Amino acid sequence: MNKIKIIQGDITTLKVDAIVNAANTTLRGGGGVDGAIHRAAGPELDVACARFHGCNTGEARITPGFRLPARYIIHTPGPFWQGGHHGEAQLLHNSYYNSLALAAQQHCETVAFPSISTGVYAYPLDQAAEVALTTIADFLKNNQVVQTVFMVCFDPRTLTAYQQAYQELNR
Ligand code: AR6
Repeated sequence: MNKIKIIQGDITTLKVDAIVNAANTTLRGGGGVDGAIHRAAGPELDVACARFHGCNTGEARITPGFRLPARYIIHTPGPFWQGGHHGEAQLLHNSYYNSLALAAQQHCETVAFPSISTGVYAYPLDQAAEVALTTIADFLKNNQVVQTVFMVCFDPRTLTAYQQAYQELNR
């Protein structure tokens, strides 16, 4: 039985098969969770990321976890919020879906996501939570490799939003 677990914490500390990074299209690091992951993984991560020569919004790339407890890091640039009429929901769906597909391809059973696009990229939290959880739940229904997906919320407001969206989804 595969499952979604919503937790509060720092994604860089998790010992899972893969953590996902809310990156930008350069894949060369930044602020927020991206900065935290690059600092914790060490400089080898930037060397590995440079080889991709960037990544389009909604696509995903995978590297080793280097100094992290996680085996892999999956990097995906989520959409920047521009009011909701620029394909943001589809692009956010793509980020979650393509990250999970890459995780399954690499035989990852446990995957952890941060709340993609809801920090610097200003995607409204409630709407982002709905897209995230719907995409993850649909993926898990149709996939036998990934067993557990952790939604890692950094702050209490994010945690509450994902818990509420999860309840709505299971009504
Ligand atoms: N563990 C889990 N979640 C975290 C952590 C952490 N260690 N640190 C921050 N968060 P953001 P975005 C949360 O801004 O909106 C970067 O500069 C944070 O509180 O990291 O997709 C990239 O390079 C928020 O809930 O990502 C891009 O340029 C969530 O992670 C841009 O920001 C996402 O916030 C991407 O913006």
